Amino acid sequence: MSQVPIALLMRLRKARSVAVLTGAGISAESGVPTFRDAMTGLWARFRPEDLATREAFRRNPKLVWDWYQWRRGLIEKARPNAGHEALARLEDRFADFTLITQNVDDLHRKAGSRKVLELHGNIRRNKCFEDNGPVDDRAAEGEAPPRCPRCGGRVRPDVVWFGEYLPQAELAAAFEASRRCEVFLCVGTSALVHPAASLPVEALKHDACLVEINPVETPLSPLCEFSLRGPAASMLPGLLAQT
Ligand code: BJW
Repeated sequence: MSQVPIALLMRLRKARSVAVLTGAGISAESGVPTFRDAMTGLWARFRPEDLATREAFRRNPKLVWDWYQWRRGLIEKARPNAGHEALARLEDRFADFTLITQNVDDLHRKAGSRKVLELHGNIRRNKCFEDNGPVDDRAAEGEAPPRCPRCGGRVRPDVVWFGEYLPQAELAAAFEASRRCEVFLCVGTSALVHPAASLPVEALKHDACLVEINPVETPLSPLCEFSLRGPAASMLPGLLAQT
């Protein structure tokens, strides 16, 4: 089991309020490629930044839809790993625990986390590109991408693309949790995409202890009081067992 610094364990044992921000790295060991590693095989000649935008969808809806269908196939087969499970169990250890995720794969909920703020939507759901209303699964069959049963607009995944606003209630709740927590844990995120990447900085401004779990350095590393270098699926169970 990974050794967790004693000073970090003491901070956690004393903490009443904890916030966690997760990114694609936590699902890597469930077989879901990280956002920036997702471009393999057929998709190797594209950059994710060129597919996850409204402009890309307008230009070539079938290409973007097919990319999401391919990723949906991977995500459907994926199961939560020990990292997701450890976070679900940590929820019961603190009076105030907020799990904020940038992931669209639903694995936190499948692991048993009850309160999850999804900042970038959920790939399971669809919505209409034109009227923005939800479109259920049955409608999303046939033509690729399918048409909205209300207005005939194209159906798209209900995720947040570059240049789009994040869901305002979730984002506000995430900022509030970042301001009131005593420990802020960043797990498996490159911390490059805003506004999610501003949350740990907000926590730091409000005197939280910043902790990172990532096998490699990120732009957040210099700000962190503790950096646990390793995969989430082994570091998080270690943290749970010793807290
Ligand atoms: C492991 C591991 C293991 C590997 N264990 N770890 C301020 C400054 C500059 C730019 C901006 C700014 N504010 C806004 C912007 C613009 C833009 C932005 O941030 N651009 C940057 C690229 C510079 N942001 C936006 O456009 C956002 N909207 C917005 O700001 O609206 C307001 C607005 C509107 C109109 C005009 C202007 C402003 C929207 C951002 C939406 C992001 N959406 C995506 C796609 C979601 C759908 C999909 O999945 O297809 O979300 S992009 C992509 O990045 C995805 C992810 O959630 C997100 C974050 O990536 P993440 O999770 O960090 O993954 P990776 O792959 O980058 O990193 C994985 C990490 O895991 C690595 O560090 C590995 O080392 C690690 N790892 N194995 C632990 N086993």
